[in-house]
Amino acid sequence: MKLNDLGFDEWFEEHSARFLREDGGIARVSAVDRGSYLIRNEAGEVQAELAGKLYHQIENPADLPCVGDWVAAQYYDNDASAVIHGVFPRKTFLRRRTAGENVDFQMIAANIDAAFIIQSCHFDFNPRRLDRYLVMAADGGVEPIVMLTKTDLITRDELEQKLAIVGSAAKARVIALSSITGSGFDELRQTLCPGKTYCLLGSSGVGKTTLINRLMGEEAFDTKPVSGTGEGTHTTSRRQLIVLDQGAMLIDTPGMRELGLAGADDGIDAGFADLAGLSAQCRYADCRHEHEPGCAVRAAVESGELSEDRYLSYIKLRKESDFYGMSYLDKRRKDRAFGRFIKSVKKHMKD
Ligand SMILES: Nc1nc2c(ncn2[C@@H]2O[C@H](COP(=O)(O)OP(=O)(O)OP(=O)(O)O)[C@@H](O)[C@H]2O)c(=O)[nH]1
Ligand SMILES: [Mg+2]
Ligand SMILES: [Zn+2]
Repeated sequence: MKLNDLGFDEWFEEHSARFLREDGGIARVSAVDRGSYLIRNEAGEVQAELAGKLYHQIENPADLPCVGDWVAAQYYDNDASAVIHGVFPRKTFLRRRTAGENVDFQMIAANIDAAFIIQSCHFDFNPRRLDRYLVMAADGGVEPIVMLTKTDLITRDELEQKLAIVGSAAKARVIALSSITGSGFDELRQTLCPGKTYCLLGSSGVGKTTLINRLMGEEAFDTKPVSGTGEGTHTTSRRQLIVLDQGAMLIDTPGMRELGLAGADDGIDAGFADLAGLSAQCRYADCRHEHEPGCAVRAAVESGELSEDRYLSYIKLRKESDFYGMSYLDKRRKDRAFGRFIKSVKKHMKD
């Protein structure tokens, strides 16, 4: 197998020079499991660790190698183990926001040609969530392909209705399929190009791993039944890149509990108990602590009881939370408005 078969091209070649050492090689991260890595090169897969120097240089967790990344590696023990000492720039990526006082990103996968945004026709179907995944793909420059699974569990009419909803919500290709009957798999196979990388995204239980097993023609990876209401049991626990016989690469991912911070307001409030106490004294029960009259939170900032930094970081986090619940256009609009808001608050606080 050549590196090109794994997706390596001139773009990465141009960007790799400064990472390479004479005695090192190039490999692609094929699995990540809590700080330990599998990397894939011309010869096969090798267990790898991060070089201490690289680890210390990395300031942001999102810069750590993730599945799909191209890395510079040095081999030891007759090529049985490796150390990663550089991560090449990413051509495309999939990432999501993580909760925490310092809002940050968690990488899902890098250098992805297309994302399969997967929802099950049965229980899981949710246009709003679909929209958030579309935002995620657009954000990282990845082509989205919507996939509706488990078509065997609904009627033709129900499927037509769902396809119409997806068609009006997304300008993406849509593939409907069943891993039980195999319907839709011809179309899926035609979509998969050798040397290209596809990442499977979606809630637990929608059938991501089942679909991969069916494409491989064997029960290569674990799958588990869903509950009576369609909830999955979080069967897949790590992200990993699989190379199909026909040459396309698939990245299986653990089902996501939630996207970004949407719905995470409870978590935010728990991290800002002092603010929650103050907000009980605001004039309006639904006070957003921005421009509302009689706001106890802003009064506390003005009197110095609550630090301005803490206030701004709360507002920022909550905005980010709301942010991911919005459509792409709303998001762009709000982004600009929010920048202006922060500026006006800072100015106001100074004078
Ligand atoms: N009826 C039907 N069941 C399916 C289909 N695809 C998958 N399933 C079932 O759905 C359940 C969950 O499938 P998985 O492949 O484990 O789901 P997953 O998306 O990988 O879930 P996580 O690994 O938890 O993220 C299993 O019991 C599968 O047999 C399908 O097309 N039709
Ligand atoms: Mg799975
Ligand atoms: Zn208030």
